[in-house]
Order: sequence, then structure tokens, then C-alpha cells
Amino acid sequence: MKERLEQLKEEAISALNTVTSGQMLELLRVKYLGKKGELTAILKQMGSLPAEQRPTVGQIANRVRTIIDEAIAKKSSELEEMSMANRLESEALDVTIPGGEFQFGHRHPMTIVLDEAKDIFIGMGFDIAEGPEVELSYYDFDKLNIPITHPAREWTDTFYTTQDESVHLRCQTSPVQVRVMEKKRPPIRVISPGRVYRKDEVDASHSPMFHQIEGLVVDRGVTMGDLKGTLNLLVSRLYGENTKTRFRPHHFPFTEPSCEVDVQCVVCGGSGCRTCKQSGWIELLGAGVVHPKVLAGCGIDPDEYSGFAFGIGLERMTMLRYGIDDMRLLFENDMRFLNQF
Ligand code: 2NL
Repeated sequence: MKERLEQLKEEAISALNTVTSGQMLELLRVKYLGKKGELTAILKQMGSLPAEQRPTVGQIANRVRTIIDEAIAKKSSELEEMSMANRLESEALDVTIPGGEFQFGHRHPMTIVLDEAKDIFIGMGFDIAEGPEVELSYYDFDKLNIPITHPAREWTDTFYTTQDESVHLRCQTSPVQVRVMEKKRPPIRVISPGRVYRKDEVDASHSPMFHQIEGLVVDRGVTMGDLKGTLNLLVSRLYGENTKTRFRPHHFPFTEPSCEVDVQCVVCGGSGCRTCKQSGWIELLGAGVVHPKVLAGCGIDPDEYSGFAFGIGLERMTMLRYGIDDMRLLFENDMRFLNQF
């Protein structure tokens, strides 16, 4: 029996030397030391030994168990060390390798100019208002004193979404300001930037979707002089202190009197070139004193209050700011163009 124990010990030790994984180690532990293992099987036969031999054999058996136990524990910690060393090697991070080149994004040129315009108007005490792009014709036409016969109301000009022409994609952002006038009492100072839609073919200066910034001021004693002061400040901030403006009489149904505002050509400085068609001036926006009918329609007494309003195309504003001569560049997202801003 002593020999069998010695043999078991030798066999276990040499088996342990071939172990390469935790799984194999566990299998060997069960095989030699488990309840149904080989050591237990030998001990079960102790009863057949003469009584005086049992203590010595018992001692040897215990020693063999301890030796195998310790060998297993040693192997187990070796395996752990090995796997840690492997992980450290495979997951090692070389912080000295130079980083790859990173491309920073940036704002679209129209967003840059819009943000500038917002800052300028916020500086003059304006709020920013937004509203739906699918609008009731009631807000976009009726409330703005646009007669039922006006060409803008033709289905060839406007994207109607209902057969009865009561709902359409807004063709200006004025309805946002109408909604503001209905809800708020004067003093009112708002701008409403956003997308607008008209049935135009795409070319260098037209797109069926473009962007507008409209503005509205309503208070006691507001005049055309306030309109001029406000828009002159906008132009001087956007295009430089010395940029001249020209206010030309015009007609809009929602303002009276109305005007169009030109800026001195940013390309030739006013001497005449291709961009300004030799005139020295470029049209920037439309504006006027809010029509009394429009005020009254929104529940504001035109005998007590007056106001001015204006509408600017953001595309045109951006093109003038950077000397861009084709509007399509603003929508094509060609990185060779966009990376210049
Ligand atoms: C343009 C220039 C304009 C307005 C927009 C406006 C808004 C309200 C009341 C009165 Cl709520 N007017 N907006 C005024 C003048 C010009 O846009 O070229 N539009 C076709």
C-alpha cells in the first residue's frame, strides 16, 4: 500500500507538470484528491490492513495529500502569473507612438453668418422666435394683408399641402411674427430665422428651399428712422464700418411705406463690376413700416402703436459676406468649398 501511495504521488506530480490551463488543473485535482479520486480509493482499503500498520500508512497518505495539494496550489499560481503576463503583453499600449491626424469639423458658412446676425440683434434687445414650416395660409397670407389675387398665392409659386389651399410650406417667416403679435403685447422686438419654400428652379441665385431672417419691432412711436438705424447697424457690423447703404422705395402688401435696401458692392466697392451688374449696388433685403391693417388684425391698436419689419435672405447675406457667386455651393456640401471657412 505504501508503494501504491508513493506511485500515486509520482504520477500526480508528473501529470501536474504537463498542465497548461486552469481547466486541466481542476480535472487532475478531482482525479487524485476528489471524493471519488484515487487517493480516497486507496484509503478505503485501509480497513484490510493489520491494525499496527494503519497509523504509518495513514501518515504517509496525509503527507501524499499535502504534497499533491501544494503542487496544485503552486501550479495554479504559476498559471495565473502566466496569464497576467500574457495580458500585459497583448494589451500593452505604446504611448510614445505619434497620434493620427484628426480632422476638426466646423460650422457651415451660413451658420457662421446666422450666428453673427443673431448676436447683433440680441445685442439690440431682440428675442429669437421660431415657428412651423408647414403653415396655415391664414398666417402666411391672410394675416399679412396679401390679397387672394396675389401671384405668390398661385399653386405655381407655393407648395400647398391641401387641395383647398389652406395649408402650405411657408414662403416667408413672417407668420412666426404674426403669431408673436397675437400672443404678446408691445413692446415687441423679435427676429425669426428659418427655412422657407418657393417653387423656383435651381440656379445660381434660386433654390426651392432657402433661409430667411425676418425682424419685427412694435412699440409706441416707432418710425422709418428706427428701421434705418437698425438696418444700418446690421450692415456695418456684417460688412464693415464704412459700407454704404441705399434705401429705395418699393411695395409690399404688409408694410407701408416699403423699401428695398442695397449695400455698396462688396466686390468692387461701388465702382461697378460683373457681380453688381455695373451698378455699384447689391440688393440685400426688403423692409417697411408695418401696415396698420396687419397690426389691427393681430389685436394691436394702430393708433397707439407702430412698427417696422424686414426680411433678409440668409443665402444672399452669406454670399455677400464671403464673395460667393453661386448659391448652389452653399447646398452641395463639397468639402473643397466648405473647408475654406
Ligand atoms: C421681402 C422682404 C419683408 C416683412 C418682410 C413683415 C412681417 C410682419 C409684418 C410686416 Cl409680421 N412685415 N415682414 C416686411 C417687409 C419685407 O421681406 O423681400 N419679402 C418678400
